[in-house]
Amino acid sequence: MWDTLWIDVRLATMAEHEEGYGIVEQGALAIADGKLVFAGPASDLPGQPSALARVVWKGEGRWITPGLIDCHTHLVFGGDRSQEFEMRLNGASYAELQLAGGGILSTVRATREASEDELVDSAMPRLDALRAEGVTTIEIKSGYGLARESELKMLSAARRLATLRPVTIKTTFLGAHALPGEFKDREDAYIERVVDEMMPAAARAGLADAVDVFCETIGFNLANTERVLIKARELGLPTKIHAEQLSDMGGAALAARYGALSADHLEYLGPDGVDAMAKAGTVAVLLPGAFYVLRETKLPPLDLLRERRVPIAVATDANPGSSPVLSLLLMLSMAATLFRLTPQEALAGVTRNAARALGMAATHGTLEVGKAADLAVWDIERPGDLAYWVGRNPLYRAVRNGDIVVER
Ligand code: DI6
Ligand code: FE
Repeated sequence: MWDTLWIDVRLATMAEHEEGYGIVEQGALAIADGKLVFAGPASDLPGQPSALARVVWKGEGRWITPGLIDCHTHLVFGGDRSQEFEMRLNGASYAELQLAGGGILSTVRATREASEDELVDSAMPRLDALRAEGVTTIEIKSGYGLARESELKMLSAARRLATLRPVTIKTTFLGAHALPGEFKDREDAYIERVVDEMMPAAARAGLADAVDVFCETIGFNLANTERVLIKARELGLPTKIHAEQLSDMGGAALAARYGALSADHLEYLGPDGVDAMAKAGTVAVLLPGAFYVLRETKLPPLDLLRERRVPIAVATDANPGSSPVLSLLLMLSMAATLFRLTPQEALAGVTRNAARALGMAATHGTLEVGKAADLAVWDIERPGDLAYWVGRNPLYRAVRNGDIVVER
């Protein structure tokens, strides 16, 4: 007997080998022990529904997609930056604020001051906002501590969130996010601290599932980015990179050569970077929220990414500075409208390809037998509707590891 069987549903499996959304119109989906044991046409079911599962749900024609995955967030942080938001709207640039000791560094001050409990408490409503739209897996980065204790505190807060809410959380150590004040003009010395002390400590404590680095004029140069990538490899941690957000420094190509899971932002990515990513299978994570909030005008090289078949993911980049965004559905809309992804590419970007960007492709991101029973059930007419209305949440139920975790 299966635990749960959904009938009278339409599936968008998002499976790689299927065409487009992987649509099954008269579908059925079954769950046992938290995993998918059936996902296909109801006519292929091996018997009468009531004989197959303890609980049978009638979906009344609703659509089921994989649970959504937000593969790039900075959800844990202290304080907020609403004042800087206003300053930027009054003319100051993001880079100027950062160079004047604001920007990321003002969040660093507030994060260092916050207790781990405070970080957990302030992140919780943000996490719940994402979950309410069907997000069942989320990545959370450190990078506002920029010292050993405070970076570990952030990662530990992120891990705790996963014990307090039914959600899968992947943590990423981003010690190389910005140069803290005490290392001003001493970038090399800070990176030494990151690779010799902070990253090994995070790895030893089992608090980091991956390592990220901000390669940028206002972040870290290419040589130091490489030191971070080398150390991560030594420690056996997968890597990601913030690259080509404000300029083309060659960070994405470098990270791809190190086998990075993903390179993120990428507005300024050039053909060499695309080639290197294609060769390595590195996922391009597009972040339309930061593009929108910073009023960027340069689009990521979408045609080239498509042509070279680089897998494309989409995420919120939820953070208090460049992307105060807590709606992954809004990112679907913006990915389509601003970045010109098709709605189908956008949905693949928050399911199959987002799983890949987190190294979870074998277990998450599609509706396929054997994978985790993470799903979102929607009141929509067709899957493309998820990128259509802005400000309407059509989620009906979210299921994680077979359990209903959101009911609306
Ligand atoms: N790029 C981003 O979009 C975030 N970090 C980064 O390197 C912004 C972080 C912030 O402004 O607080
Ligand atoms: Fe980011």
